[in-house]
Amino acid sequence: MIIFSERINGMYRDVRAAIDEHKADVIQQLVRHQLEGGADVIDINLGPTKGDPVENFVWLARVVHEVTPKPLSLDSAKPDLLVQVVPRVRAALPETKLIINSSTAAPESMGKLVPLAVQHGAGIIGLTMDQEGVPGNVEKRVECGAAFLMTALEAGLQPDDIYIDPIILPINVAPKQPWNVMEAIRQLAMANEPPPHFIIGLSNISQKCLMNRLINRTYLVMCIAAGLDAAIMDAADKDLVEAAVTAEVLLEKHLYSDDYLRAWRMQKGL
Ligand code: THG
Repeated sequence: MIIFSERINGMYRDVRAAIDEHKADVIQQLVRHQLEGGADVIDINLGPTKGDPVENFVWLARVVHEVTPKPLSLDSAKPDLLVQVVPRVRAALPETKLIINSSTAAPESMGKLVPLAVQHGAGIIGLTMDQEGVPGNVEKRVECGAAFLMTALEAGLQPDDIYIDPIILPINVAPKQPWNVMEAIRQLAMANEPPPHFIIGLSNISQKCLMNRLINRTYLVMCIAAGLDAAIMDAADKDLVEAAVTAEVLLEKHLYSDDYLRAWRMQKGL
């Protein structure tokens, strides 16, 4: 499981205030906590913060990099912002692996962001949606995922640098989507050899739901069974991480032993 930390997101009030007031220590403490939980990649998203978004993004990337050399996922729904940010972060942190989060399968979005990933040796997340929005069915998700994958491979990206995201929406507003997302992962994983990575922004599913941690944990396990191998999630949620590792042991992605959780932690150097 490739764990992308969701926590450095301006959607969280503490992070938003820390970005607005340039309080590096608040961010760095959160990052340490995510790393201790097993985060492999730190996703950074400004959310509704004030100020110059390009400067804020570069500041945030530097602040995170001061505590870890791990890859950074640069998260924005605005392609034009990513086009400005990626070269700046690349110049500031030349050794750091970058992942562009995200492109859609709309030609305009892919046309800007896929060449940007190639140029900067970055990975890229492709959402299975196009200019018409998030599909309501499996077929259109698979079609968008396949179109993104083909474009990325033809541009020269390796499957290991490509992440397909079928976009999970809140269960309380889109109750049919959890199954559709799993089925899209299953079909796309089956049709492509070697497969790309499959990722979701897990906490979307339980936004404003009462049992959010239980919903996240249960759905993550279901998606792993369908072929998910990466998630943007709260790495500090121990129950969540342990459920994911257990699901992977049951699918023989890790060897079983009576002490498999400890073995997993040791292997990650935790
Ligand atoms: N796909 C990709 N990137 C993404 C998403 C995705 N990036 C953003 C988002 N979705 C994933 N990250 C989050 C981070 C937080 C929450 C959801 C998704 C979240 N937070 C709680 C809430 O809003 O209820 C708590 C907020 C708070 O405590 O203030 O839900 O899908 N590629």
